[in-house]
Amino acid sequence: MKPYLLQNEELKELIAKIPGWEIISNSIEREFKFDNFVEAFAFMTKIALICEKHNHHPNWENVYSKVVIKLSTHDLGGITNLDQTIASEINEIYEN
Ligand code: H2B
Repeated sequence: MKPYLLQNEELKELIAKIPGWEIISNSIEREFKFDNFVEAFAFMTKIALICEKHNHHPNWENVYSKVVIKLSTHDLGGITNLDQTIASEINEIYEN
């Protein structure tokens, strides 16, 4: 998938497509909560494999049972369709 920057209308529509995510200064961001560290880390492991497959990597933080993920496309300096795709795959993992 070739990434392209989302702008104006596309950026407004984006948030409706990826529930839970917010646009915060040129990235999209969501916080995920778990019962404990092992569950949080298992979630991160699944995401790592998806990100590697897309060659697109998150900025993220884990504190015990909480994971905060920020996605942007560094090479293009903003939010792209690729960030949207990965956010949507992450939501699916979280819900299942
Ligand atoms: N991840 C993210 N989030 N944005 C990028 O622009 C990016 C990446 N670029 N992972 C990739 C790696 C690039 O640096 C390598 C050289 O393909």
